[in-house]
Amino acid sequence: MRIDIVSIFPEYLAPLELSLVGKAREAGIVDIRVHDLREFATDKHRSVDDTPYGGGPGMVMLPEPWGAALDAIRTSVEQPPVLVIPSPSGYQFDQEAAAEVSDIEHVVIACGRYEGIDSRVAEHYAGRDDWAGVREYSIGDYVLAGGEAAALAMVEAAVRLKPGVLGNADSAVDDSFSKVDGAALEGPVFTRPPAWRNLEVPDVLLSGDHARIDAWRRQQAEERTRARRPDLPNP
Ligand code: 6GU
Repeated sequence: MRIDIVSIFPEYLAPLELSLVGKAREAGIVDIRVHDLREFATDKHRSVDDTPYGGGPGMVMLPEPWGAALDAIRTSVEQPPVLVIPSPSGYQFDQEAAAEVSDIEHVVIACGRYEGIDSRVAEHYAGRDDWAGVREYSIGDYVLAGGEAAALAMVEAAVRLKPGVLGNADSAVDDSFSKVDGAALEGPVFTRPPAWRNLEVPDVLLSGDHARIDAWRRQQAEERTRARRPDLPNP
């Protein structure tokens, strides 16, 4: 899988060299390339934004640098990529979206700043048959200063689902939000020592009775889901 990320703050994406995603890159499972949008600015001031038509606060990112950057990436590959645009106005980026993105051969992520990217950029690339579609995604109901932190979250959520990335092949299956497990949150987890600061590990987990342990975990997960996320399915 290949992921190109375009940003005016390429250093923001440095954490993608670390941990699980960094290891997936070293293993050749994912090829991630970060690009500086400003290199595609056309005027002498390297401008990437301007005031919004119709008035209002903030600045909007210019379509020209985005067109130049995205066309350059497209020219460097044979097959049509999918364009992902992080946006607080996007479709919900949930576990299902993460699984869909993890199955795409080439994803280009366009990280906007300010009040977002001129809407004609999404419209243009959605209407081209040398691109495989445009998806605008939001990672949650709050507003970030730009798409970079959202891109980090989306890349990590997608890459960890690729075969060979997780140490334990089963670890993605019983995650919170995985459809396989009915979408309930995971319950509490414990390790050694059996007592810590006067707090004991629940006896059932030390019992060795796997039927009882499974039943207890299911009940804890359902209780937690009811309390914290009544909006989620909870079988
Ligand atoms: Cl994807 N971008 C920005 N700027 N803010 C957000 C977001 C994305 N998702 C939630 N808030």
